Amino acid sequence: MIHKAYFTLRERQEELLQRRNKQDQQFYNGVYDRYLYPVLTRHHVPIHWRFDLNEQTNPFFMERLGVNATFNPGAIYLDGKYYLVVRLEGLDRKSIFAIAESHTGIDQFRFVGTPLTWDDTDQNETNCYDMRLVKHEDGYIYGIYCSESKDPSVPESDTSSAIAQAGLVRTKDMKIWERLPNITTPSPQQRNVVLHPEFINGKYAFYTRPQDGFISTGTGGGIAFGLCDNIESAVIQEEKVIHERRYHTIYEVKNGQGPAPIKTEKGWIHIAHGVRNTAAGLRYVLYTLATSLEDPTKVIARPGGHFIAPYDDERVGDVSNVIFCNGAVVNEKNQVYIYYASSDTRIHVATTTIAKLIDYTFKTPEDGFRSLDNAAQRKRLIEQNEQLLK
Ligand code: M1P
Repeated sequence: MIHKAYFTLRERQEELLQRRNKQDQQFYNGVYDRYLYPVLTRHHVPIHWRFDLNEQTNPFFMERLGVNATFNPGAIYLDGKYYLVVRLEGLDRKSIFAIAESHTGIDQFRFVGTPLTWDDTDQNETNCYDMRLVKHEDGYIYGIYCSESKDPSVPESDTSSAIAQAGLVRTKDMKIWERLPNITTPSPQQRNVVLHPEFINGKYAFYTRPQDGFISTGTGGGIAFGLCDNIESAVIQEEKVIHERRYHTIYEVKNGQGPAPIKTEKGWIHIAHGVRNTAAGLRYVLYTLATSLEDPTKVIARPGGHFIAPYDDERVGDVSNVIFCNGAVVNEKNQVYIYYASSDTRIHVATTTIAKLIDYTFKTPEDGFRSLDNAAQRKRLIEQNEQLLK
């Protein structure tokens, strides 16, 4: 017998799943729209993924496998549907991947199927998260994720040190996933590795983020680019930093490629995250840049400042003051849906268009990197406007 509490909870959850989202009318920057409700939270996770419904084995109807957070989703738009591969974090701190889908892209996302599994080819892999989904021109949909294991080189008493590597899976139907070997790079650790959707000089191309430590990038200088011949045994021999971190910027401490770059007539537009330190800890924001269609290692536009930063309630969560994005899609109307997570807790969408994204990325003034230069930049804007206002 199914416990009767299940039906009450399911009815309540159904209201949440059917709720329509609304644009936040209080917010305006001309660049993108924000929405009132997150598109996914832990409350969206099906009841039968968390509770044992059997009255006999669960007489008190206790949550047996609770969910702590849903965040950092990879995203893909296929046959008119918006899919998110969500980082679903259990109460046990393990992140697993689960698919949620929606017809609108801004609301009514539902988890479907069961959490993703594939051949267990790496016994040391302890945690998996932050998948970037890419439909490559070779015909496969690839997922690159952070594959985390305990650092074997530290004394046994150190139960925290970890190694991050780039795990790789692929699918054709979002149902059956094939695990390929981890991507090898010259760097001791890797996170935020992303596949470029097209071949470059006949090779697979990747964005990497070389890092010496698990948290600190150390000598790893920023977002890098590298090529490999064979994705079934991917070895990137050389990583070339294409967007370096820099003193007194929003990406001073570290940065990382977000989703795969979006192809536009003006160039590849990248959504990346930048990290700086504050008295309250690290602050993660998003920024954009563009690379050349002819040479994807060449940065051709660097709008100054952040693109999306923690806003109102988004500031607070398990890891506060964090906005992270590893999923964005473009539909047939050239609308861009940017899926971002706030404070490692829940998932939101911001919507814009290709035309606006190009305008923002190519026409926003660059950071002058010094206060007096930036003051002069703002003074010029004010003076031009004052002429118009006369
Ligand atoms: O906690 C904020 C983010 O920290 C990491 O990002 P990065 O590798 O750039 O430091 C990731 O663990 C990410 O999942 C997390 O959201």
